[in-house]
Amino acid sequence: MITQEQLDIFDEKIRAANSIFLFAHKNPDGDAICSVLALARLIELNYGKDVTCTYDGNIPDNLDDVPLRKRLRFFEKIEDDTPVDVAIVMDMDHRVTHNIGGPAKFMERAKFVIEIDHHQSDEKDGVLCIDNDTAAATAEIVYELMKRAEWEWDFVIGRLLMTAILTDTGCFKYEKNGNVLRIAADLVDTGVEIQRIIGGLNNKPRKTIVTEAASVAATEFYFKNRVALAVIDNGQYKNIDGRGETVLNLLGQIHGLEYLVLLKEQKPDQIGISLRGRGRPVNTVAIALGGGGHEFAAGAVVHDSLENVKKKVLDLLAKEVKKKC
Ligand SMILES: [Mn+2]
Repeated sequence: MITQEQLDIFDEKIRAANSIFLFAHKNPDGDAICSVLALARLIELNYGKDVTCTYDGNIPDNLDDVPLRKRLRFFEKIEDDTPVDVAIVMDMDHRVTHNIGGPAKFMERAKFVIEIDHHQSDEKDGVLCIDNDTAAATAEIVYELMKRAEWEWDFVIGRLLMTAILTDTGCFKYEKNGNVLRIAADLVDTGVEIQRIIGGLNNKPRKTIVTEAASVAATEFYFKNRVALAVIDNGQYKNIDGRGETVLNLLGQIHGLEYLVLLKEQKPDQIGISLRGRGRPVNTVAIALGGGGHEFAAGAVVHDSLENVKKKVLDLLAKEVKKKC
């Protein structure tokens, strides 16, 4: 729940600012990007202020067509001495991504930092933190902010919020409570079309799907087929959009399977791990690997060789499969 005090501070700081920067974690996903763009437009509509939206890393190709996508500027394209009155950092996901990347310099220079996030974390970037770890997406907090502040909003903002929600809930599979569904219902009532947005997101390059399908075909199964482990090696990593969601979606359809693991060799000795549980929690495994996430969808990044990480994950899962649920 956003307090009146938080609203007042937000309002005062934005009103007084001449230069506002918005960004999310490095290699931003749909929730990160669309929450940034939605809040940018809300500030422009309601305060008449121009804001700068920036990022570091890569943006998944399937987000090429989201509204206002061209507003996002790679951090190196922004002049180094640009003053920053307020920096708003969103969807930080500290435990998994660990870094902001290039835009960190804007945060360090900012006179005031606002954080808006739905990840559980003890690390804080903001002086004003509008956080809610029961929200399924950062967009859910942006929606609450705009409603509580009684801001004017439009169809473009509705589409951005829905895109963010669909991304982080895996199309309504990973909600934490009913709130995100009530928000979605409100957005649909104002004309936002879920099917059209999903159609837009199902828009990957051929090489991505071919790479993901090959990873599925080479999947290894362990513990009497209760665990599936798929790998995307460093040579193939550039072909996917960073998530490899199709691999997890396909493997998740196998009868009797309880745990899904996708290891992505982002660099030699840097392995991104995606974990999914089918009725079995995986966040404890992610935390043991230095990451975190949600009960049935979690992840980590481990700096070690692919072989060592694979062994670590299987050792942890060996204990999990023995547990009674
Ligand atoms: Mn998110």
